[in-house]
Amino acid sequence: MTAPMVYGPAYSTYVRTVFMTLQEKGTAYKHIDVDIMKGENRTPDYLRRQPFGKVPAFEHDGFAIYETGAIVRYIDEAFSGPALQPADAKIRARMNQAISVIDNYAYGAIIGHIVMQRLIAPLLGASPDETVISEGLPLAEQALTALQDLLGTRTRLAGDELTLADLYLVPVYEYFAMTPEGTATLPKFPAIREWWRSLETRDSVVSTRPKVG
Ligand SMILES: N[C@@H](CCC(=O)N[C@@H](CS)C(=O)NCC(=O)O)C(=O)O
Repeated sequence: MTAPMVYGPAYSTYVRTVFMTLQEKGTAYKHIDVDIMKGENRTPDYLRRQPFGKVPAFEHDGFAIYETGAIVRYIDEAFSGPALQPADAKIRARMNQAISVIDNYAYGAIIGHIVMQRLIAPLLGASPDETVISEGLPLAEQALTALQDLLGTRTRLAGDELTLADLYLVPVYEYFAMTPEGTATLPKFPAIREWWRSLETRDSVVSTRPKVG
């Protein structure tokens, strides 16, 4: 068996989720950088791996796959190490629900509207668009409310063990916490902050932390 290969930049939230999944399984991997800020995700070579030009893409033993949800479930099932998907059907459904909430609501609001404007635009020499940020804030709060409801009194999004859902939220949370909007908003979500405190020093979280700026 050869080491799996992850394509994408280490600063991407979805790439980080794949890195953390591999690390939680104890699987060594190779990272092939594809810098989306330099347009490297739009080359013909990369588009053959991921026709939508998104990161990450993944390959293992000649098996190439894209879409983070498919990649991380494959990793969990193909490699030994602790299971990252609950065996119980109801808890597993909760995990998948949390992942869908992050994919479809939290990512767009927090990363698409707020982080892209507040952190990434200045790195590219642009000014943040305050309208886009203020439109994103209520959507971010709505998504965080849903995720906090899923947490309840636990410190994991689905059941009591770490699952793929937690690994989806870590990168999104951490970028949001770097923005003034995150600093102002997150205290309204004490259960999510407790969830974060229980994870922030975990090896896979620390070793994949992006350097911004
Ligand atoms: N549905 C994709 C979404 C991946 C995604 O949105 N990745 C972002 C970076 S975190 C990206 O590739 N952005 C580059 C672009 O849209 O051009 C997945 O689950 O893998």
